Amino acid sequence: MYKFPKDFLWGSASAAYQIEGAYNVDGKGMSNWDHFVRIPGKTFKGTTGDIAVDHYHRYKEDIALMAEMGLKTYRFSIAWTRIFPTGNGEINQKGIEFYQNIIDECLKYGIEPMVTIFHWDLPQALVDQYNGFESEKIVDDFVNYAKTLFKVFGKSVKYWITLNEQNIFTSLGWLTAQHPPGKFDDQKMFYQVNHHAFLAHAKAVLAYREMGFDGMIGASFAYTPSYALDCNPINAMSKMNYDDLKNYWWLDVYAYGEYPIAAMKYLEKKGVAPVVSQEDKEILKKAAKEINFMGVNYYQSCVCEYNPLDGVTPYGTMNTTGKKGSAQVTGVPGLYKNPQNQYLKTTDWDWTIDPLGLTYLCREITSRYRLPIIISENGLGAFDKLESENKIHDIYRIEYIREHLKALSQAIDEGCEVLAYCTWSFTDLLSWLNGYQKRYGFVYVDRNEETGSLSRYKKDSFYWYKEVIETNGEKL
Ligand code: GCO
Repeated sequence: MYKFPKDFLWGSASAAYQIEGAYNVDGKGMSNWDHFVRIPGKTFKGTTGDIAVDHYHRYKEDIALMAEMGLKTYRFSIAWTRIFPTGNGEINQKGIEFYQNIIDECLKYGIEPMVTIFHWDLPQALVDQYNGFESEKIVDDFVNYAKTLFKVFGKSVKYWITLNEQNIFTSLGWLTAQHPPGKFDDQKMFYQVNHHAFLAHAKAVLAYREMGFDGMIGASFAYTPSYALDCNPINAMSKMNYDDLKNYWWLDVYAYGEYPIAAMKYLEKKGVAPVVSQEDKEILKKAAKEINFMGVNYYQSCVCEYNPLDGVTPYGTMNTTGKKGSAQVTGVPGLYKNPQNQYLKTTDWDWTIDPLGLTYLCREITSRYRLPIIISENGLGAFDKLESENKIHDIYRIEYIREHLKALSQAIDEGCEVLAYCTWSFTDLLSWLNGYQKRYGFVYVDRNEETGSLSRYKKDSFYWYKEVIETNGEKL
């Protein structure tokens, strides 16, 4: 028997650009992603989110399916460009209407809306004007946008996520060139961009409180917990280096309002540390006291091993094809490298499958930060097959989620306060770097180019998760 709290929020998640489509409808402005996908060679087979899974027009059908499943919460993001087509200025009422409809539709079925304010689709106008997050100007525009959402939706939405995976959109945007703005190894800018993002998050959190709201607010971080390769102290040090630079750099700022000391020293020596004013420090600290949870997107863990100065570099090949074994070992020379974990299996995209890693990270957050946890994403990207009678037998996904839920219930049993668990994702959707072939949903979306039907079909995992929710996780 597995135990979950009585009012546990069983959920599922999505992001605007990955599901909505309707990229130029009802006054929506162009986002950095609308631009990026049009640059030849940037995305897998040139896929775009122009249509995505057309949630914009099918949201009623999708939310009815969520209700049928019994979801307690639905995490979705708002496209900034629907609210402010050019990032600021006049509000686009059609955009407000669309999200009001989504929220109302959720509430009608008793589904708690959980809103992500920024899930990577930035108004292109702000990129054209001042390079988006590269300029501190982003902070005011982001806060203005966030305050507008609080003002309009603040009464009906109780759960807010400021930024989704700040570590990922900045790494892929300024280090590996895989996301917009497509810059490679611009470390100085990477840390400055992150600092601006932290300030945007922090000031939005403070604004939420100043406006008198007492709901739940925090950020969602893509957390890859780490293990030392073995008890060789040099590998244990590598793990510490990794955590400081790749995990605590974000988690500590959200939770404490302070950057990790050793990592800051290291970046200062390299001449790439961000410029942080005294006022910034105070804002970050003040906001850290106001967050209500740590949002975690969990997909995999990693191993840390000593990496000599002439060792592997951070920018090896990533597997974006689904051909197992095509990813390379990467790391930071002198600090750490991340070899495969020999005890664990991987997905087709070489992501390590590690349910116990979820228990591990919950324990770590609990003891390091004493914060409640929202698992804002967890799930399996796979090649699903539509069988006869429109059935999809995704037993591998059931297995994956089941094992992770067992691990989560262990964390709860060991004293962690976990408020919600959202699978990634509810329907199939656009995987930013892998097109539509990497599927995550409980609901299959037929994107057959000839029929173009976009029909929805429930996978086996749909029925399974429905039962999990019905029994509040007792039956996994
Ligand atoms: C993918 C990724 C994404 C992310 C999500 C991050 O394959 O593109 O898994 O879907 O998980 O957008 O928040």
